[in-house]
Formats: sequence, structure tokens, C-alpha cells
Amino acid sequence: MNGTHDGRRRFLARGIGAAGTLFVAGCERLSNSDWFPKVLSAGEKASAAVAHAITSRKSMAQEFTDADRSPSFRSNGTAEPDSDTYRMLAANGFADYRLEVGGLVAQPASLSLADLRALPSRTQITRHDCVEGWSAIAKWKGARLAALLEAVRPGPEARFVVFHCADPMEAGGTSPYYESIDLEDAFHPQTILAYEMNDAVLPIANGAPIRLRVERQLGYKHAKYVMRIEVVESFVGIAGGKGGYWEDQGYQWFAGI
Ligand SMILES: Nc1nc2c(c(=O)[nH]1)N[C@H]1C(S)=C(S)[C@@H](COP(=O)(O)O)O[C@H]1N2
Ligand SMILES: [Mo]
Repeated sequence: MNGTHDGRRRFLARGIGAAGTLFVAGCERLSNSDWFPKVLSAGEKASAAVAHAITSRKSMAQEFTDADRSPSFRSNGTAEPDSDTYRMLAANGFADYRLEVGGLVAQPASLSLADLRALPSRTQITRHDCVEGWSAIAKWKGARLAALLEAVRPGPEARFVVFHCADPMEAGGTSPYYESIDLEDAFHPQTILAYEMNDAVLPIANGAPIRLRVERQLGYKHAKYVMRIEVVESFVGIAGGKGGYWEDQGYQWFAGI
């Protein structure tokens, strides 16, 4: 991880906070699920200003063409998790990798890479914006997080999806890397668990075997090396309680761009 993030917080001033979690109305399929009515009734309390911000959250992030792709896409933060478990998985081409999915779900799951590749996928060419002041455009392919969540069925209390990563706690660090998004971003069509980058298997430097792409959010939300997904109602009891590794150190939880 890189301490220079601290100097760049001016990019993060625009949080709309918890109100951003309220609207999933764009996704008709969700209206049949248990948790939708609760989310909607909370949303009805939102102010007009917040409603405007929420409307813009339903939009798609800009997508680009093959020709727009950056000649290279750097690795940032962890480039290879310093973990024996991770090294063993990598040595075997991640054949033994399992993505654990649990928390407030009716049907916890444990998915191999083949299972993830069998889920409905999406391919998109998008721009990654890191708060350290660099951006890059790449093509990503991955399983739609919405499809995975529909399979595990979040319960009525579910509000957030937490991604627990393979990079262990650093010396002087506060927790292993983790991140979280709300259900609106989780069900957004461009939110994927990417296993390919630029038409090749996702490299270790960029988060193999699985990294989150949550295209309307800044780079630090895009958890690499995702090992476990936990559906929760709040962040109480999870690391520093702010919903992410950088958030625990003062970053905005809502990093929408
Ligand atoms: N597990 C994990 N995920 C992470 C990080 C990290 O250090 N560990 N860094 C974050 C930051 S700050 C950025 S900008 C992107 C960098 O992704 P890249 O290495 O593919 O460029 O990953 C994000 N996800
Ligand atoms: Mo970043």
C-alpha cells in the first residue's frame, strides 16, 4: 500500500454518504426480492438534493474502444500478496482457489474459477482513476456480481457487500486489505468480478485470480485478490469499522466519480 494517498484527498470531497445506498429502482428484477421494500422505504426519506445525486448514480460509467486502451496498466498498492496461502494457490494456477460467499445470504457458496467463469459475464473497456493522480484504460471481463448475488440471495437486512482480500496486514497497518460497496453498486451492470484483463488471464500484479471492477468508483474501491465476499448490514466489527482499508485511515467510503 502507498502512503502518498493521503495527499490526494481533494479528489474525495464529494461524498454523498449513506444516502447513496438507497436506490436500486433501476433494476426491475430486484423488486421481487425481500430486501427491496426496506431499501425503498428508506429512500423515500431522501432529500431532493440527495435524490439528484442518486439519479446520477444510476448511470453507466463511460466505456471506451480498443484503440483507447492505455499501452500499459500499472500495478498499484500490493503487487503480490505476501501470504503463503496465496503463494500456494498461485503456484497451482489457482486451481484450488475458492471464492467464499457468506454473511446475510440464504445460500452461502464456495466458487471455483470455473464456477465464476460459468456465471453471466460482462466485458467492458473503462478508465481506472487512482487518487494518487494516475488513470489508465483497460478491457475487463468478469462475472457479473449481480448474478452471483442473485444465486446466494441476500436477506432482508442486507445493505453492503464486503470484499476480503488476500494481502495480509502490513507492518504498522491497521488490517488486511478489504473494501465494501452498497447494494446499488453491487447490482450495477458494470460491477464485475474480473478474471481477465486486456483479453488475457488477470495478472497477479493486477489482482489475480479475481478483482472487483466497480466502475463508478475510484481505484481504491476496486479490491484485488478477492478471497471472500461477505454480505452485511453494517461494518461494525469489521476491521476499523469504516468499510475499507483506506476508509479506516480517513478516506471517503463513497468514492463515486
Ligand atoms: N487487495 C488490494 N486491492 C487493491 C489495492 C491493494 O493494495 N490491495 N490497491 C487499490 C488501489 S489504491 C488501486 S489504484 C488499485 C490498483 O489496481 P492495479 O494494481 O490493477 O493498478 O487497486 C486497489 N485494490
Ligand atoms: Mo489507488
